[in-house]
Amino acid sequence: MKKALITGISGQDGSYLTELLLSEGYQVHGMIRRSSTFNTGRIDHIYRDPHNGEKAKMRLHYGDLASSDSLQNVISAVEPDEIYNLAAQSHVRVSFDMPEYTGDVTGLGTLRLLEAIRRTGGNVRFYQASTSELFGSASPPQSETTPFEPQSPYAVAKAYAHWITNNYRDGYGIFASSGILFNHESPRRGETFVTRKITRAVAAILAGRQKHLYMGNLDSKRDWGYAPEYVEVMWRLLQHDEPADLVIGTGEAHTVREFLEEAFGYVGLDYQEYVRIDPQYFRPTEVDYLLAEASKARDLLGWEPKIRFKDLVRIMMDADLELQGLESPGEGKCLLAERFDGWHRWEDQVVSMDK
Ligand code: NAP
Ligand code: F7E
Repeated sequence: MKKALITGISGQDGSYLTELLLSEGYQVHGMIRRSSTFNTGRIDHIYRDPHNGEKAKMRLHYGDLASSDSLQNVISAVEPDEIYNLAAQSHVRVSFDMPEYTGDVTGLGTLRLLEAIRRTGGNVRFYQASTSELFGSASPPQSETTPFEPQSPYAVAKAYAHWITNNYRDGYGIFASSGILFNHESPRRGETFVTRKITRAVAAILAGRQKHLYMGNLDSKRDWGYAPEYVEVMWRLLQHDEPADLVIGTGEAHTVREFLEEAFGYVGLDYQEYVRIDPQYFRPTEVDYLLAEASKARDLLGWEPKIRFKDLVRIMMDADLELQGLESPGEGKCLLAERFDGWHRWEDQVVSMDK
């Protein structure tokens, strides 16, 4: 049985990747931070098989990308076959408020992990969560050959992480691959990223619990995809014969304004009546236009995204409406989304972990 270690298991991508790896028969180990309140809301449903109550093949370990010894300890204890480095201070706006911390965790944290792998000397495959933010102000569309022009402390930290991953691959022969992922969203998306902020607000407005939605720059364009499809690429990238760096996106970009129109329009509302602009949500430097040219992923892994913009908005809207106790105005559950519910099939093949 293969063992995977996921840093950032409690995040959006970590939770979907855990479900996928369990469905593929892996034993999954995740690193979580100690916090004063529970921070495992996205993975709590995975602890036990709902059918027989048995423990899932998932185990959590305390650790932090800021602490080398914790990384060394977790890797020595788990002896993973694959490591997915998804942990990061991942919010671009927050990185301007906490540039040093972001550099330490998102940038140097990756170095600490690679050093722990090098010292442990195991034959492990390593995935680094790189990002379209690396391209920053580079003209769209962006591919693996587009030069990096990072525009935030977050993006600069990720640039360091990306290059140090390449350096450890070249210098020490570590099987290390980076997925350069464009924005990907889901009902599990953090509440302060723009898509989720919008879908939550629309549902709350409809439920009469919120009056206005305060936003920043509505003109930036993003290539938004569906997170469950993107974690599948992470896994497939590590199953490939050779390590590689790969751009992942849909090849379709929309403005934040278009997302607002689509989300409010879905429930029959006009966004202009509810949205207010608040300067606090603008960034000192903005990334105007991200659009993926992901043909290498198609050629190398046969990967094609299936969920497109309107379906994505619908999936997220339906989930947030349900959280508010409201009915979806659509025609039932999006058929494409049902495909990913299949991942819960791991629940049918759960085996108790013996440690
Ligand atoms: P997310 O929801 O913000 O999750 C981040 C994870 O990192 C959480 O589990 C968080 O733990 C953990 N973390 C934060 N600081 C840490 C630290 N010092 N030590 C250990 N763990 C720490 O992010 P995501 O959307 O799932 O994204 C996953 C990765 O892909 C991130 O590296 C992100 O930068 C990158 N990425 C994301 C996108 C996207 O559109 N989602 C696109 C490209 C790249 P807590 O739960 O305790 O906070
Ligand atoms: O902003 C604009 C904002 O915070 C998208 C992270 O996962 O994807 C994400 O970074 C756009 C920006 O994501 C608000 O100015 C307007 O232009 O949802 P976001 P991001 O900055 O693109 C990349 C690929 C990552 O790697 C990151 O980890 O929306 N915007 N008004 C706003 N954004 C936010 N958050 N809140 C607003 O009120």
